[in-house]
Amino acid sequence: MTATKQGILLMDVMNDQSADAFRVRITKHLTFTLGKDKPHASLYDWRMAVSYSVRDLIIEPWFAATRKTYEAQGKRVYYLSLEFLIGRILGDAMMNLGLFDIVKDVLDGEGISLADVIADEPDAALGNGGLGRLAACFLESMSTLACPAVGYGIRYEHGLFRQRFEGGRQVEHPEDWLNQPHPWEFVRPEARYTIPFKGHVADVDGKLTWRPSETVYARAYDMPVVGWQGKWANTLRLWGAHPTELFDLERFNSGDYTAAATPEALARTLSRVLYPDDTTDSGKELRLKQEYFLTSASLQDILRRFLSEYDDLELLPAKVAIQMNDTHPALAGPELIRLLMDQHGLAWDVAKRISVKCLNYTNHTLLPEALETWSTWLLGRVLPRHMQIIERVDQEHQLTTKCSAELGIVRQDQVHMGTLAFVMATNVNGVSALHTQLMKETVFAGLNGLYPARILNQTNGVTPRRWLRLSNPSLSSVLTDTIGAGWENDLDRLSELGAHEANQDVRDAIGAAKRKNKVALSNWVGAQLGISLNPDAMFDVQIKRMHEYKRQLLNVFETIARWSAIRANPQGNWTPRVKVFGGKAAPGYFAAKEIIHLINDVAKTINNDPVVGDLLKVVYPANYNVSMAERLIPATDLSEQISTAGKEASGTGNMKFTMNGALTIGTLDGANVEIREHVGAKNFFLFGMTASQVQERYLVHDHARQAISASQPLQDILQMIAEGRFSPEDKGRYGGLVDATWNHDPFLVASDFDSYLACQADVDQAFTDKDHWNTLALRNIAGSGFFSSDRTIKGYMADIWDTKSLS
Ligand code: NBG
Repeated sequence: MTATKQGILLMDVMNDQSADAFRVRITKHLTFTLGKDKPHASLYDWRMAVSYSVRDLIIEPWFAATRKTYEAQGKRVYYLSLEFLIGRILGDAMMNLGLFDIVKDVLDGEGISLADVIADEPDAALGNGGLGRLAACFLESMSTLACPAVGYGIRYEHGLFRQRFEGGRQVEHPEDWLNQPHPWEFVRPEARYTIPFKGHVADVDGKLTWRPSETVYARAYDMPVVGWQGKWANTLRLWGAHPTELFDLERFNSGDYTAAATPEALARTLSRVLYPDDTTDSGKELRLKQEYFLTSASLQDILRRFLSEYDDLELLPAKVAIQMNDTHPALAGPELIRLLMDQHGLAWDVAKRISVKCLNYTNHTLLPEALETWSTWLLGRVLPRHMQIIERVDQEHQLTTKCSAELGIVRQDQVHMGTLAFVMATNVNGVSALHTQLMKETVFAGLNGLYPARILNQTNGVTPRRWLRLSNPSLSSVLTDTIGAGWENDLDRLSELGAHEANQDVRDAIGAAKRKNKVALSNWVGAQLGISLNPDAMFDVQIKRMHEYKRQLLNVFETIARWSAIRANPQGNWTPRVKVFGGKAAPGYFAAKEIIHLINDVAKTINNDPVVGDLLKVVYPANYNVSMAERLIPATDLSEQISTAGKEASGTGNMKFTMNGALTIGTLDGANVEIREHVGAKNFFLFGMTASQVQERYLVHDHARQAISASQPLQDILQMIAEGRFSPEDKGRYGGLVDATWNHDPFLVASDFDSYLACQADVDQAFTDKDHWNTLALRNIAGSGFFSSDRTIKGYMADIWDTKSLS
């Protein structure tokens, strides 16, 4: 039998998607893969058996996609990202393959709960926030759209830390998602590359040759990422670091076990954690090495794949589109030049021209402190050959554009990675209309002048499969009942909901779906935190990374104002609210950690105050992650998107909430602007200064003091915090925070406070009429179709990558 015949036969067996076939498959995996019989199988065993069984059904589309890709000889997309916040996989894969009901039936028959099986999966926290989640949504959309692509990232053993609260403070613990075997990955020992570091560059017969003094191996671990209805699967290839030298047997035999294990431990450090604390020099070096590790391994792999099909490197840009997700993989420019010159013998000009044609860069932030720089000292020491290449790229950039030194890549002994990425890319994109405009006007104004038309916009999106269909089955049924099936991969169809606005049954059904989700969330909060919630209260949610510019502080201040107003008039006509917070602060970010502490202190005070009772509760579950977002978003009435205008590049949580029928209270920032346009200004609670008003406000040197002096509620709040009302055991705890608000307030919390307070009163008012609220929710859902990541990916394919769908 030929290999192909054998494959086809095998696939026929594997493709049987009946319940019976699935029962057999699960039993087989339980028995032969896990070595357990049913009476002794634990929840873990069941989860693994179910995962392997579902995974089996992805293999065929995965192989088929690879086959079609090779046959089509088209262009492939390579998405390089230091973060992929993929979350749990099993439920998502079952949903995309249409297997939910079958698996549930099979497990019911065995007395096993599918929900428990799904919840047993660790949440792969290989990312920090929106940037990493965007990469995960993009992979899923690329598979849904049959766009041939590979995502490249790092297989962090521990990912982002696990957050716990101790006495209200954030404490970081290591995440151990890989403690158990990971059923979705395939180890590829044969796909292994050597990654060099340090050493020096020698001139060998006129040819510059890097003689590295350290090396590690990058080993590939592949995960299939299946798209809607299982028609296509792309690969997420994560690199794990392994030592090039095994452990030192001589030292081991002489009894020095620690020294013997050192090379292995050092190598593995590279793929141990996301965001090593880089306040120390060794932390910085580790982070730089991680960035190079990802970039070099991926580019070596891309070239190997290309050369297995073609032999003319001039063809590379026609076959390869590389996306640099932020500046983290910006070494791709110099690395591709290096590989093409030093390993494949191309001349400088050719190597550089080809590299630029293959590369594109997405910028995700305008905050100056978030734009990466490396000292020439560190970069030159870790990557001496790249330092030379960067200097030459810089020279040519400055010479050909005749720009001033301020627009150079290397300035004041720092390598500016944003500038490097910009200069080495064909397209540079922002992630919302406002952000792209501000890129052109501010941070990249100079470069935009030198390279006009290089900057373009691709407003972010999110996958409706995970963020609506999977996480909100109640609303999904209402949608299918109302507008018919098929909206999941054609989200613009949600606009058809608009025609049903006058239908009381539809409005009621939307309200009922929301209430069901709120009841479920209340039960979870009760069980997890021992706080009892009233599901008829307004659920007001702010979940995102903890950062001053996102202004969780503004929200806490409003919470305190509300509490104090209720106390002053407990019989008043209050709209009951539950304030939910979620998010982690970077371990070294003191100000953000203080805000976490304050939220927890305020929560403790309010939740234990018998005077307010059900009128106000504050909930802050620890360790916010993708799974928690899936639980919270469908149960949200009000979405808080309250960043200082001009600071949030896009936001993607804002889109998920809108799709799930939450209303937004927000500033004109990031994608909020476009959300408001799509859902209609009347259906959006707008407050605060615009980006240009913010710029003007910064010119007022005592803006905070002026704003506070003009606002009695704000003065009262600051007074209460300063007096230790929320920290009676340590009255001075927030002295610094209050002082900073009066005197610095870098994100204009004080200047926007009154406007926010007034807007929140409008929100209260709107919520008192449930039917009206449901109408607003309906309009938000109907207007959210634009925010599918399918639309975003189509934009990248057309404007940036020039690739075609192979469906
Ligand atoms: C984040 C922005 C968000 C944006 C995501 C995805 C970084 C550096 N940037 O506003 O803060 O939605 O990227 O584009 O994490």
